[in-house]
Amino acid sequence: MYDSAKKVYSAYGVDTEKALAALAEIPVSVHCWQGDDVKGFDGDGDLSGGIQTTGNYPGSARNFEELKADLKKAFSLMPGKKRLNVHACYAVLNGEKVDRDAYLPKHFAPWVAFAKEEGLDGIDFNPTMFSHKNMKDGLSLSSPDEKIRNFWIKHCIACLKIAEYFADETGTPCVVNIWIPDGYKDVPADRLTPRLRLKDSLDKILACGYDKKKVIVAVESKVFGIGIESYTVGSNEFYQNYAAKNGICCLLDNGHYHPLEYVSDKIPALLAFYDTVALHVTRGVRWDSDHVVLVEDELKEIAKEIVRNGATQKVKIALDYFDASINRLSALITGQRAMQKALLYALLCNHDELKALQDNADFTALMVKQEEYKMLPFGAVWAEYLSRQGLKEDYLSEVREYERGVLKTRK
Ligand code: RNT
Ligand code: ZN
Repeated sequence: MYDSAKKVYSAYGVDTEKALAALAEIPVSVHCWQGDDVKGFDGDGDLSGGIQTTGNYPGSARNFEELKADLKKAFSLMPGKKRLNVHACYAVLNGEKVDRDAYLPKHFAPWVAFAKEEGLDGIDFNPTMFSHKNMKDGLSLSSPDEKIRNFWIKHCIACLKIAEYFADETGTPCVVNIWIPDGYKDVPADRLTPRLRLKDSLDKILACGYDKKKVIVAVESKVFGIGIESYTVGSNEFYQNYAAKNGICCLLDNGHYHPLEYVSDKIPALLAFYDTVALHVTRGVRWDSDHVVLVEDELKEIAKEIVRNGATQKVKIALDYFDASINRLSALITGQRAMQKALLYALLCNHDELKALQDNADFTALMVKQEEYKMLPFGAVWAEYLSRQGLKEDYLSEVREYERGVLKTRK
C-alpha cells in the first residue's frame, strides 16, 4: 500500500520519503500533566487558576514513580521525536520542606535521568503559578502585594536556572513558558495597574541574567478562565507587545482566543517578526476545555502553517490538554499521534504548486487541488511511518493491558 501511495503522491510532485524523514525530525513536547490531572507533587492536589479537569477515570498517577512509569509506557507507543514538558509543581522533593521560590536543579534531576533513559530530545519547563497558597486573591505576578509578587518572581528565576540545567543536560534549549491565571471575575475598576505590575515583575525576572542560548522564555496569553471571566492581566496584546519589546517569545495556545480567532492565522503573523513561536496545542470544545487533541481541520491548518513556512524548528510545538474521563495514557498517545498525523498531512503536499496558483489568482484550481489532497492515500504513508518505528496503528490493546496490570491496582 505504501508503494502505491508513494506513486500517487509523486504524481503531485510530493516525495513521501522526504516527508517521512522530515516528520521524524519535528519535536513535539509532551506534557507530563495529562498523567495526573494537573495535580503535581508539591501541593494538596487542588487545582486552581481557572483551569479544570473533569472525570474520574481510575488509575491517575499519584507520585513521581507512577507518573514516570505511565509516561514511559505512553512514550513507547508514540512515534517521532519527543520532548518532555514539565511543570514546576512536579518537583521531586522526597519529603524535603522547600517552597517553589527555592526550587533547585536537584529537585528535577530524576526528570533529567528519565529524559535520558528515554532518549528524549530535551525538556521544556513551566513555572507553576496556580494551586498554591501564595496565589493571593487569585493573583501572582500582578498582585498588589509586593511580598506575593516577589515570591513568584523568585519562583520564575528559580525556574530559569533549572531550565539552564535541563539545557546543559540534554544539549537542547529549554522553552520556559510563563502562564499566570491572574484576572478578575467581574468588571474591574482598574485594568492598567495590574498590567503595569505584571510588566515590572517580568522585567525583574528577565533581569536575572539567564543564558539566552539555553533558555527560550515564552509568555502565554489567555482571554478568560473559570472565575476569571471578565479580565485577564496577561492578555494577547499585552504579551505580544511585551515579547516584541523584550526579545522573548510568544506562546499561542489555541484554546485561548475567541472561538472564531485561529492560531493557524496567528502563526504566520508572528513568523513575520519572530525567530521563535511557541505553541500549546489543545482542543477547545465551545470554550477552553482542553479536550484531547484530535485530527481536525484547525489542527491541519496549524501544521500547514508550520510546514509550508519552513518553520518546523522555529515553532516549538507542545501539547497542552487534560482529560480525566478516559484512560490518561491513551489521551497522551492519541493527542501526540494526532499532532504527528497533521504534520505528515502538511508534509505530503506540494505547497510550491499551491502557492503559485494563489499568486496567479487561479483560485478555481487552488480550490479543486486542495480538495483532491483530502482524498489521497495519506493513511498508507502514516502506516509506513509507524511500521518503520516498530509501531502499529493499534495502541489501545497495549494501553488496556497496562490498565489491567498497573492502573487498576492503584486504589
Ligand atoms: C491554562 C494554560 C496553561 C496550562 C498549563 C498547565 O489555560 O493553557 O498552559 O494549561 O500550564
Ligand atoms: Zn496552555
